[in-house]
Amino acid sequence: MPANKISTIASLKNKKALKIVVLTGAGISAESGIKTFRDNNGLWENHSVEEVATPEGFAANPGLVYRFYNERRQQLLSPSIKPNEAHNALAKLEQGLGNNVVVVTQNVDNLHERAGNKNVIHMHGELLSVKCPQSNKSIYTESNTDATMLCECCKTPNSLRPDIVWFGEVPYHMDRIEQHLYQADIFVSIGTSGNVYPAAGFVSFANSCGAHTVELNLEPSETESQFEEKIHGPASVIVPQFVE
Ligand code: BJW
Repeated sequence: MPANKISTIASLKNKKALKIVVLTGAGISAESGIKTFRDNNGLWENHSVEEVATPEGFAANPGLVYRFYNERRQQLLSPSIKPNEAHNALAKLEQGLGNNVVVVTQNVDNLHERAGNKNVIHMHGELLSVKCPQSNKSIYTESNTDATMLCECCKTPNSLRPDIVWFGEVPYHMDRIEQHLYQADIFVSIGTSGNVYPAAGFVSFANSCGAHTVELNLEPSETESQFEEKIHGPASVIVPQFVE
């Protein structure tokens, strides 16, 4: 393996069929002003995970869960929240390599799309979307939501829920993600703690499929030892260095 890891991707980029799968987590959006999950003693804005990010929590106190997501949706829409240099670098990478770059994000924000990435898979859902539990359709919204909202798609008085994959639920697009990982030449994981499955298992799958695996994170993650290369530092610095 070359000593200068940063030049590795640059040289591989010249290969015609290079396929790069990028997994992102909360760390890539931290410098845009969106808090990560586990930097706060397991509390999200003073709410426990069980209260706000499980189907049981939603059933027990839907009002709290709607409020929690309404606040986060409004935060995402505020003018101060913008893509940072790490998002921009990934957008540039896709501009250069087209569909050979896919971003699989655990994040529910839209900062990859706002930076310019088109090939983005949201495996944990999206803040700017609600879901009809009956038809499973996702509906874009920038508005606050609550239990009185009627479902437009199936025209029944069915309360729409946040379009978020909570603990105990199956993440979205797993078949597509597995296909991409199977074909990957390089798997890059950015800004994720490696605490939450199935995403935490992607490095092991990518390794077994023969991909070159790289971790870019502020600090060593839980799965750090499984990566062939690791570069630690703030995403806004190390991601542009790595991909450009
Ligand atoms: C920086 C930085 C900077 C900071 N620059 N870096 C026991 C064993 C194994 C699994 C399980 C188990 N018990 C239960 C499970 C399953 C469970 C799970 O994994 N639990 C663990 C806690 C153990 N998983 C599930 O339930 C999932 N579903 C599932 O497994 O279904 C079964 C199935 C799967 C596949 C096929 C068929 C069936 C669903 C998981 C849903 C996760 N949802 C959440 C909540 C979304 C709600 C919301 O946003 O409101 O998604 S949890 C939360 O964690 C969120 C995130 O996407 C996810 C990952 O967090 P992430 O992104 O890694 O953030 P952090 O905060 O943890 O880390 C940030 C990192 O950035 C840190 O390392 C920092 O150092 C770094 N950083 N600043 C670079 N500037």
